[in-house]
Amino acid sequence: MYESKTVSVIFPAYNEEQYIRAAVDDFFLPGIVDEVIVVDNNSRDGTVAQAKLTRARIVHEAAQGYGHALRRGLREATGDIVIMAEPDGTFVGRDVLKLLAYADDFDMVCGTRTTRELIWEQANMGWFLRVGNWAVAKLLQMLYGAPSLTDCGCTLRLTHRHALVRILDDFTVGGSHFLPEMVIAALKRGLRIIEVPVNYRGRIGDSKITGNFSGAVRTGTSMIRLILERRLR
Ligand SMILES: Nc1nc2c(ncn2[C@@H]2O[C@H](COP(=O)(O)OP(=O)(O)O)[C@@H](O)[C@H]2O)c(=O)[nH]1
Ligand SMILES: [Mg+2]
Repeated sequence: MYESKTVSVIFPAYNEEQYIRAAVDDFFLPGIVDEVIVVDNNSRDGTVAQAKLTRARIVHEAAQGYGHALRRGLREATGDIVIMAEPDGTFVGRDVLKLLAYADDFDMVCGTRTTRELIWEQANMGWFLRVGNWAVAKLLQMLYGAPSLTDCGCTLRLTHRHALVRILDDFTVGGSHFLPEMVIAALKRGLRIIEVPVNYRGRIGDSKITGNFSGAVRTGTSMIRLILERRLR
């Protein structure tokens, strides 16, 4: 509970057997987090078996994709405050407190992985990803008159349930470019958004989206197309 509001954490999980258990433990902050949901997205490894050893609730999402998994988690979560994260070791459980610190004043609090001191040496955040995430975020900011945005690809994000119910039905993206769609939906509904700096560490297990150059370019291109198309509509 945070200020008498219940808090849910959701993890989209596709073949994350190596870290899922530790991630659930790390994010189940005593006295703060009430529920952790693992959305298994057709994992073929031991993700589900490992998740069963934790206190997390496990739901299975058959439609493959980062967006599908997150959208399912957002619908399943019961908390007044819903936090999205990744179970791959890149995010730090206690950073939930940084998001919560702004939850009184904003409907959505997005992590940004742009503060040099918080990007760990092993993190997959070379110049290309750094500049790319920033540039796409700025495009979104300019075209939609948004508040300052600096990172379009940070999964760590808090949304109030009352805000979430207003945008859930607007979501259409099932792939890895879901995050900007969520921000656009929130802006169109007049929700208040802020970014706060969070830690970004090295990944445990294989990256399936931005781990290689072509994956990063593909995701970035899909994000840009989505941002332009929605603006022209
Ligand atoms: N790429 C991908 N990720 C998925 C899928 N379903 C769930 N996920 C989860 O989405 C998160 C992001 O993927 P990840 O491989 O970490 O990409 P990266 O953060 O760009 O390195 C991870 O927690 C995955 O387990 C899927 O179908 N595809
Ligand atoms: Mg990741």
